[in-house]
Amino acid sequence: MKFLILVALLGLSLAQHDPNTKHGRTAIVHLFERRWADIAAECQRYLGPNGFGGVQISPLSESIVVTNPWRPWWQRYQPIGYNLCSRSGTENELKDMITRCNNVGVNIYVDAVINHMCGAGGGAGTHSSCGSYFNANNKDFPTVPYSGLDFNDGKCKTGSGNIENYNDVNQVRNCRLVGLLDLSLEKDYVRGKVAGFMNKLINMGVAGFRVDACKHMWPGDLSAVYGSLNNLNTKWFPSGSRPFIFQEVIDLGGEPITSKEYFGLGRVTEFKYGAKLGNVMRKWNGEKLSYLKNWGEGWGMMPTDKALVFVDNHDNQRGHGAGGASIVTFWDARLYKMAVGLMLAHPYGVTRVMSSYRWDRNIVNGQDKNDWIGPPSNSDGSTKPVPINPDSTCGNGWVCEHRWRQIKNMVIFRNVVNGQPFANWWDNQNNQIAFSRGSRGFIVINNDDWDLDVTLNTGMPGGTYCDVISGQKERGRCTGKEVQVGGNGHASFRISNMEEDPFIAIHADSKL
Ligand code: QV4
Ligand code: CA
Repeated sequence: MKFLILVALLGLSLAQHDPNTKHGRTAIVHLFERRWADIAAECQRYLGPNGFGGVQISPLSESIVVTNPWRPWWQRYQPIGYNLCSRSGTENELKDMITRCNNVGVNIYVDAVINHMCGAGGGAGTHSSCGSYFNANNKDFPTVPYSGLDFNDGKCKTGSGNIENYNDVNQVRNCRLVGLLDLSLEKDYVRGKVAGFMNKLINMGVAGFRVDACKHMWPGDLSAVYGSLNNLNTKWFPSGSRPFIFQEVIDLGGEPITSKEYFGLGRVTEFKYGAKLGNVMRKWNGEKLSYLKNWGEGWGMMPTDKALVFVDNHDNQRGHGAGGASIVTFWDARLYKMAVGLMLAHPYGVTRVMSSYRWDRNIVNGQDKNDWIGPPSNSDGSTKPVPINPDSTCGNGWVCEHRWRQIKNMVIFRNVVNGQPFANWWDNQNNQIAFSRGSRGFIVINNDDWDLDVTLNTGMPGGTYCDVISGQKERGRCTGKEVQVGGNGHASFRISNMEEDPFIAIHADSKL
């Protein structure tokens, strides 16, 4: 009996590590700050047809509306209740998006902000995204409802009431993160309200959650919340499917709270991945691509079946959160394409691609004074739509990294090589590397300041393949470089260090 209970518990928790993607799809895209209507359209016209597994959306619960600074992106991380209107759209638009994305096999993952409500300095009134009244001064959030009893203040022992020292576990979890009113998730009442909010979304058809600020919540409290979540909606998912849970914990080492404490509950964001990969791509601290031979656990990262990985995220692309200067973003497009290409080719972790908007950076002493700027918007603060240009790029200031040919084609590469082992590694002991994924795909990267010119064993069946970085296979023809693989699997590669994209990737479906 005890054994059976153990198995049941284990099965339950392990299931929450599965992204529930369909048709062997392997990558998620974070469509940061987009409107629900634009995401729905993107699922149908682009993400579904190009094999994206799912979308992480921005926080959707009713939040404070901040006007100083003018409508920053981070206002959505300050909920005042669980009504579902936000800058991205109404509850009906949200429902419509979930349905339309699910119908083309693209999952929706919600960014759930459950550690806190708005900042203690959020004031009182109806300056919230659905127009509901709240009062941060006396912790009154009537639409939930939460009152002063539902917050942690009594348990926090710092003078300011804020987290002052990350070496003190009690502070980190019971005090206010940057002044945000900290919910008392040990209370059944609060757990019930949070689970109710998440279950409503599960019933609408979402496939899982990015859980915000998990370092600031006790694993036991999270376990209770996750344990009361419904199975996924059987209209789109096999019966008994558990919501995918990936937890935001920034663990770069050196703090008492570690990612490990959360492994049993779901996946965890691996922040070392982007920070270390950034150093390698930039060749800082003597790092080289050739050192990536044992990339993943070998680099002190968490086990692959627990990791959610990414090159940059909405915080560290603008200096928030952690990771620091090494993080590579769309601002360094050439390095970024290589870094994302490498991530998507490598078997480690569940991968998330970032999709951003441009803003006017104003970097003073290494700090971006404009790190708060919200999405492209009209003068009334409403978010601008995402128009698609004839060349398939996005307009109105949306970067749409996920539509860059090199990145989109590597998302497809990852699907094609899914489940294949990391093999046929080669390096020049510097910044030229290559590896295959079994016999289904091969990638060669030149990040040295000189040409790459070498014959390699690709592990692939003989034939002519189309490089999906310089072009792609279209109507049976290749718009980019062609790679001849001999009957013995060998092929010769030449990549000038001056090329726009100094890497080549071929896979089973790019064979001509
Ligand atoms: C201000 C003062 C405080 C004061 C407070 C009083 O700075 O000293 O106590 O007023 O009310 C914003 C402002 C911040 C402001 C705060 C409260 O930047 O100055 O405090 O609001 O009004 C995002 C932004 C934050 C933003 C927050 C809420 O990054 O700047 O704070 O949203 O709007 C740690 C955590 C990790 C976290 C990361 C950023 O361990 O969990 O920091 N990452 C997640 C999200 C992130 C989000 C939050 C957590 C909070 O990815 O985007 O923060 O939900 O590493
Ligand atoms: Ca907390």
